[in-house]
Amino acid sequence: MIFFLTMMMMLAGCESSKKQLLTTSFKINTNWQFAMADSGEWLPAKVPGTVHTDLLAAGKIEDPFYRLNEKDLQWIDKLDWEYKTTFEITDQLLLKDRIEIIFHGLDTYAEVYLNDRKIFSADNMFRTWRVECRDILQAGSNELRVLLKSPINIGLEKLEKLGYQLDADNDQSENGGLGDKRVSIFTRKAPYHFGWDWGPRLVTSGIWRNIELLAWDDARIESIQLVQKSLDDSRAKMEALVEINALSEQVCHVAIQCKGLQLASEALNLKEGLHTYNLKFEIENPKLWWPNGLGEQNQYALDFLLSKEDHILDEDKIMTGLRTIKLVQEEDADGQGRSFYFEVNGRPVFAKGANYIPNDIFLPRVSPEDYEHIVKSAADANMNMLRVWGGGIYESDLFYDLCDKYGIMIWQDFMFACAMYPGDSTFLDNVRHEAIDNVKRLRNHVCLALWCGNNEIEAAWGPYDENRGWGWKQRHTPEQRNEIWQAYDTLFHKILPEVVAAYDAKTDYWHSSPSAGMGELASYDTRAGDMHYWGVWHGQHPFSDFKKYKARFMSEYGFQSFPEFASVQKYTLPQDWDIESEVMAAHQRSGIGNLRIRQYMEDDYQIPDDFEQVLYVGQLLQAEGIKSAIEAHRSDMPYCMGSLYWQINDCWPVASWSGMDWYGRWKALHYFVKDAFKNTIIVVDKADDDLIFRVISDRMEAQVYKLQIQLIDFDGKVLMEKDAVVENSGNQSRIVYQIPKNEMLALGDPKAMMLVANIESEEKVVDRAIHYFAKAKDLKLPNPEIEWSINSENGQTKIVLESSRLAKNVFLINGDCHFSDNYFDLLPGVRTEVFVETKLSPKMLAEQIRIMHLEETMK
Ligand code: BMA
Repeated sequence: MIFFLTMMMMLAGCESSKKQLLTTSFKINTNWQFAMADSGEWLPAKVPGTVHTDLLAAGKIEDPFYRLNEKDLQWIDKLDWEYKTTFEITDQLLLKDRIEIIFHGLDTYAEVYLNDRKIFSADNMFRTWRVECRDILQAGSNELRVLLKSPINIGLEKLEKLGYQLDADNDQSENGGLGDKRVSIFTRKAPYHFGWDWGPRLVTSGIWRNIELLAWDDARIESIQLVQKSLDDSRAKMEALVEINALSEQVCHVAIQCKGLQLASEALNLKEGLHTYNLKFEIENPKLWWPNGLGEQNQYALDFLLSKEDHILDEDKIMTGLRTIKLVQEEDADGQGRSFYFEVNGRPVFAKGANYIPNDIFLPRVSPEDYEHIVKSAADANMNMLRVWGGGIYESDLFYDLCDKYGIMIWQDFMFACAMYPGDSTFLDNVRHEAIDNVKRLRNHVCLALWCGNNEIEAAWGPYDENRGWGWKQRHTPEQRNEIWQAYDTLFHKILPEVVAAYDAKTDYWHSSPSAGMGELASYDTRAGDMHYWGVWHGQHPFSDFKKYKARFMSEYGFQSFPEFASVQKYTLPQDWDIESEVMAAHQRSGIGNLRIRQYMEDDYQIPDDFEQVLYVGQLLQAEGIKSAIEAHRSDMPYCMGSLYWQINDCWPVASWSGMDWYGRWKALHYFVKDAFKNTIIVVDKADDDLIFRVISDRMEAQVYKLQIQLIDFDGKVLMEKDAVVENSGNQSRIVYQIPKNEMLALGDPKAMMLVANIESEEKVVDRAIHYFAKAKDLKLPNPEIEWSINSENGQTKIVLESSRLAKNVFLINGDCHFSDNYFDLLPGVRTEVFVETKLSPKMLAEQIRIMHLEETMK
């Protein structure tokens, strides 16, 4: 067997090294210039890029994120812009059978000219545009010119033609100087560019993804779809559906290799044109891919080679993994509801994660490091799923590569959110192409768990009950209502599911988030489908209501906070350092935002006078609230099988629901989430007269834990101790212990004591929960004297902290460091180590670091 494998490897190795690859490609991303259309004033430009960032680089505008600058930049989207470059072509290249130019992303209405001949028009930011242009190219210098027309002006024309306004509540048309004319829905462009309740209105234009020139002979691989036919411990049976474009009937050869090992090798009689060829192959002793926390993220790098005689015509590389992911919706035994959970490799998995928005309003400047930071931060916080929300973009390939690598399953919305869309045939056809492009691009990613039609449109329209929805249908005449619903029905119940079924049948499709299923109600008391619960925040419900509103899968809920002071300083001046200042208000896009934060803060905390402390307490408020929600959802397992809070990231510096700010800094929330999403947690909860202790575990196996409970006062005096041996059978939420509250309340001052519960396994603390008996604002917190030192061991910097009295919510402050833990309660007498990622020496860090804790902020 070993001999056979070696031979195969050698064979495979020879094949690719000996032959020459005939397909050539290069990027046309350099030497670009841009100008306001017809101005003739050309300036250097970046491709991929946007008009706004090019204007910024040329010194023509101020930083759009600084103070109130956004307001002064609304003229940019009302104009047309031109881009041009020249590039060289050799005589030799012109000998190729085909030469195509591929635009991987044009934002958005574009007319493209090559050597003064128009080669195509584009009208969808999410599509890939590809044109054959050999006959127009010439040896030597060639000019490419792109005219980008104002999406606002074209939107206004389309609005006039339609004759009535389609609903689009998040479109900040007023900020754009358009009054109530909301034009975002007409253009297939990232909806959030037109403003959102956490985003600025900066409607970009630009060549936002790579331009590639591709030259080839005879035949090429257009796309590959991997299908996992069966999978057991000994082998995975696979099929590759290889779409090949052949210029004539011919005999070619296709091989599939993995790490030099030949998995398939077949001669094919290619027919002329675009056809799909089916190749079977097997992977022996398959190693499965698992979501983060449940196992390894094994992947296979497959190499597809299309060859003819002595040449390799084309080569395609795919990174993929072996697994099954299914969305399971089964009737409950009592017939009262339906499950909604993801089953991975046959095992029900509780989805832990967040909603994800684009990382910047100016997309091309999101760097590979930024992408790695966000996805790694999700994994570090023990998440296993992100929902790519429908008001943004179908993300870059790199983003999904990273999700594959870090074990983050992707719930992928199609890009439609909180609005009703046109239903004319041009629009629908455009969307069909967009969907095909993106489904084909993303379908082989092992992280892809679900395609979802849209964000909140079904809930907003309320199609199945006259009294449901956000009042949109009532704004229209019966004819308009009918027309709008027809468009919805065609888009989300026909076109998109058809595309998914045709191009990625292995992945489930869910038509809208939230929904209880078609024909039923999308409502807050859902017993089926997924749910967005906004009672807390929008509905002003108390945080404790996170326990009341039960869902099968909670795909949105959230609470806002401000970025930390180090971040706020970057976009403000000292005179802005007041929550109500004009600048802080402009960086808060939810109308009720600051008021809501204040209302909830008053309930739980003493509101500090100091601005920096308000930001800090605001972050604690958010973190505690969302942590309580996660604990409630996980406690409800297996009834509830998912908890994705709104939102992990930001697209500019702003007060928002995010757990990380635009600068990439973790808010208190992200640290709290890291704890709350651990595989095994202990949750202390109030229930009538008792405190109940629950062990929740996502582990596969049963596990016995030692539970240790201590009631201690803030000076560290132990008032009560209990321990017990408890068990969790794996993938389970289970009450393991309870204590009458009165028993504890009799032992000390409820405002000056806390209960600490640890679960241990194999002598290691698996999790620790701290329960207080009064609201933070009422606690009699002592003034702690925190002793701390910084040292470095094996290149690893750490801070060691200790205090004889409780120091609540210790915040280590240094904007340029990342801490392994922060905002934590330093328990009396418990030595605590925090690791620091920093470029600073221990000495410099010691000089620069500041420490804040809750007691300091109280009167
Ligand atoms: C949800 C999201 C977003 C919005 C958020 C906060 O509805 O889908 O549209 O930003 O709530 O309001």
